[in-house]
Amino acid sequence: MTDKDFVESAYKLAKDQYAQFGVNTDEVLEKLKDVVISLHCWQTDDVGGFETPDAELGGGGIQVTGNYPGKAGTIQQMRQDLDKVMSLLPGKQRLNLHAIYGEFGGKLVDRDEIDVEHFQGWIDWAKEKGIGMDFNATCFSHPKADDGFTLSSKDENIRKFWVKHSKLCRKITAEMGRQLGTASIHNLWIPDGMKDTPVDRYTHRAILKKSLDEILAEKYPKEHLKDSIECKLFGIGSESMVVGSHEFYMGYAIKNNTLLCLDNGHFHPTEQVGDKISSILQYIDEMLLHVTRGVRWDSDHVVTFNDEILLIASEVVRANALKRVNIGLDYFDASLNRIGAYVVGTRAAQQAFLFALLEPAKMLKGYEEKGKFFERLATLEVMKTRLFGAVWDYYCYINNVPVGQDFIAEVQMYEKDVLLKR
Ligand code: RNT
Ligand code: ZN
Repeated sequence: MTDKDFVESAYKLAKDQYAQFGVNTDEVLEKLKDVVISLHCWQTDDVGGFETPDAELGGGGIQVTGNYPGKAGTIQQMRQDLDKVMSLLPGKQRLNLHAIYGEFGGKLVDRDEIDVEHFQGWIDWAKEKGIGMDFNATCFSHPKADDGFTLSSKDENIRKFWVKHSKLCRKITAEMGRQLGTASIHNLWIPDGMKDTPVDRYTHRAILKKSLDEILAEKYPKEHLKDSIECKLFGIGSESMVVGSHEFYMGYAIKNNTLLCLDNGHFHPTEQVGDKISSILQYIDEMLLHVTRGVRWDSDHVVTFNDEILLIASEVVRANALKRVNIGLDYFDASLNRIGAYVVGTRAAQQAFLFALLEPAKMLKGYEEKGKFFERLATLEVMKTRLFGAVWDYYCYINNVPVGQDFIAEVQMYEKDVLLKR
């Protein structure tokens, strides 16, 4: 167990060390409180959902690998897992729900029939915890998505079905935002695309544009609902074309004043989402991030505290855009303890924002403006070895959550007492 005195004295040293760079760690920790991460419910059960008892992720170019025991099989288990996860995380979170996670009471409620009533239990749950919620249409894992097209389908029946689903999802999201008193984001991602070279990209994109116009036609108060759209480069089975590409959605978002979601697994591996933020924010009021870790492809590995996440967080902070950038997670790894994966990934994202907030911004900008590039580089390097861990530990400590490695034992205990008994 981590010793209280140790945490406090290490923090004191860290505080003095950062002060040498003009950074006040107490103020930074105050700011970090406002960095709210939206927890992606689908990490609890590998994107299965509760439409049918044995639902599994199907279609849509996303994949979960692994069969680690203990996955949530009911909404009660999911809530129990989320409670555990939140008890191990400092700061506040939100819950990001997919439409397949409704309370359908054992009946098959098709996607064009869902309504607020199926999510009222979740809204009440969030109300009780005092947290916000976000929501997503589920346009995959469904027979009507099997041929690879949903909102951009040339089959009018299929297209209409998904338009209806998406409209209902916006209605549900707006109601969540209304009841919870904090705007809920509805994020739309569709799998549409082709494995081999298409010859009619134009029409599919024109159809998608038309579908989005229909879906967004109904206006809701901004304090209840924020609309977001998510692009992708390629998926399994959609290697040659994804209809909803970056250019497509960026254009749509600018023209129609929606949020744009950037998932850092959805670009060429050498592209940096961190670099895109300052461009997008010139034209778009608000963004959503899907923080993930792609390994060679959009593999959705558990987020770690790596350079990619650091650049993303730093660019948000440097652009003074914490209020304009909403942070969600998007990974699902079924090969290790899912609760542990949740905690590691969320903590890594939080750490990235802490690291970014601890940057001596004034000093670095001064160097840059004077052309002192050695000094800029050297300072950035020195910051990597400051007593960052002591500040992070202290943040956990004042939030009454496990410090340092202590969450590992908690996860192990939960596995033994709860997960392995499922
Ligand atoms: C898929 C997208 C999308 C999904 C979730 C489950 O590539 O990233 O956001 O992962 O909606
Ligand atoms: Zn995503």
